[in-house]
Amino acid sequence: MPTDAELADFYGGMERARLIPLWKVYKDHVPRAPSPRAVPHLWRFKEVLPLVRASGVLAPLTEGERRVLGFANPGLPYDGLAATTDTLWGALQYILPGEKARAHRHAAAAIRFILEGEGASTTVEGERCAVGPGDFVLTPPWAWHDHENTGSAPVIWMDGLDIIMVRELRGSFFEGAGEAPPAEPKPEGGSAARWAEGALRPAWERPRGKYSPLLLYKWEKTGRALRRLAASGQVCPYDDVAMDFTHPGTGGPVYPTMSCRIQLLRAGQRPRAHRHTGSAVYLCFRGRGHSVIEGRRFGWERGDAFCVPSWAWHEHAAGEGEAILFSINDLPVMEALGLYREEGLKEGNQKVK
Ligand code: GTQ
Ligand code: FE2
Repeated sequence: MPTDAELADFYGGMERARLIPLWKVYKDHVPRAPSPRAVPHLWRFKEVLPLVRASGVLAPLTEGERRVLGFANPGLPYDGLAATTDTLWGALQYILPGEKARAHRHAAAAIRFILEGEGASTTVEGERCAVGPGDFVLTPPWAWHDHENTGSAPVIWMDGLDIIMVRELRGSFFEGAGEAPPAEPKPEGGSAARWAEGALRPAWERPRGKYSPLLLYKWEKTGRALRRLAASGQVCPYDDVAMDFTHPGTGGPVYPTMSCRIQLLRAGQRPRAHRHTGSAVYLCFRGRGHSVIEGRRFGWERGDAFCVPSWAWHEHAAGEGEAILFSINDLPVMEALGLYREEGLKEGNQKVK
């Protein structure tokens, strides 16, 4: 048997030599199941909206790049490393009439889903995309983008970005206003003219790029697609009437890092619980309902946001009427890396603790 002194000497020597004994850290490095630091959490619009409005008065757009209130997960640090899940950033962005958020670009991919307000636009590499409630718009990696509100009411939209995983992977780059000229103006609606018809594509395009070439997914089409699918009775046992926004050239997710989903939860339905690797951030766009996440019930209504960490049991249901949820997730990463796993709950629904 080694003496305490021998052992102290040995472990001290290891530390000085910058060697780590795997037998002391194995469980941390190789958990038996995903161990997200993020926890399930709900941000109530009732509590968030007054702060969003206050930001319009107290945080001039000139002070920073964007007027954005990020959803800071209670399981993660509340500092420069704050995030919504272990990999994703969800936030509300607020732009007042007449304001413009200057152009910049970054390696991280972004999406916006408009909650309320008409008259806003995002210009991506010179292509202006006018957006209204329910519209979904992309600002792909390294594309110059600015935002503007030329309407008469404030605009609130949800931002979804992969900045957390991009930073963790040490892949982040950023360029701000003035570092390069923003792209030359392109025709408004150009990407939609080329790509929004889905089953047809321009003859000259090679549509296999990493990001969706379609920048703007209008609510009119999205809502219609949900209605048609609902009417056909073809639904997902876990997510009810759920559709993913696709890259029109590949049929895959809009980004290799992040996929986005719109789902209609029909009144009176009780979809089953499941869990899978990968995390998600949700925004209630219409109606009200609740989710059970890891046995905890979260009631939500329009404007509320919540997150589901990796491998957390979750199920969603509408309240009296139907409800519509928008969400972002990192499932493309899990799938591409061979890390995707999923299981359904045998009992169907969770017991609420
Ligand atoms: O609007 O360009 O929530 O660059 C985070 C980073 C929004 C944006 C965010 C961003 C933006
Ligand atoms: Fe940005």
